[in-house]
Amino acid sequence: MSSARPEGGPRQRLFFALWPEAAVRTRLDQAGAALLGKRVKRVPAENLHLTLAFAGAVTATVRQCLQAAAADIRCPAFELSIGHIGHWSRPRIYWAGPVHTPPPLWSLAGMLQTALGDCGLQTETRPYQPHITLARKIQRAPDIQHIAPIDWSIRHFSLVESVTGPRAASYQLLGSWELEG
Ligand code: 2AM
Repeated sequence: MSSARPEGGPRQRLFFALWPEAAVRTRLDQAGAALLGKRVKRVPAENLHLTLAFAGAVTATVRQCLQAAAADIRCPAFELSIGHIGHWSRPRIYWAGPVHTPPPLWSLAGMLQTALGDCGLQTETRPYQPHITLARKIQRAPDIQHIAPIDWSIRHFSLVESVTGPRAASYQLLGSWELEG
């Protein structure tokens, strides 16, 4: 997309994500509680998700472009086994992730990066690292790297709006698209 003048008007902060259904969300939340204890402020259960591609603050035109591109994506459904625990010291994020990243997850994240570029957005240059943030502002690395795997069947992906509130971000699902099979 190119235009002589950048579009004005309100922007929405958007990203594509895998959004867990209730049973998986509960298990992720319980795993976070067991790992981090009650005194740590964790990501609220209803906010737990796995980001596929981050778009940032976009105009309505770009949002429509992203939605059209998402509708064109063909990718098989796949299974995730969330059993890995990690910590990044710079952003101080404590996360859970898949033990293995199945090929359809790489390709889905890749196709969505291509969609971002096709819609005129900057694409991510860092390698994709699938993760579910369990808590932020955590200094210490986890004592363990593995938990009993949480099985998660991936049948669709979603476009999500992040609204930054006074205390925490809240997320709104704007659309979901089915995977094949
Ligand atoms: P995080 O959980 O590792 O912070 C909504 O903000 C989602 O998009 C979060 O999952 C967040 O990842 C991710 N996100 C935020 N800013 C991002 C960026 N600049 N690049 C990639 N992902 C980002």
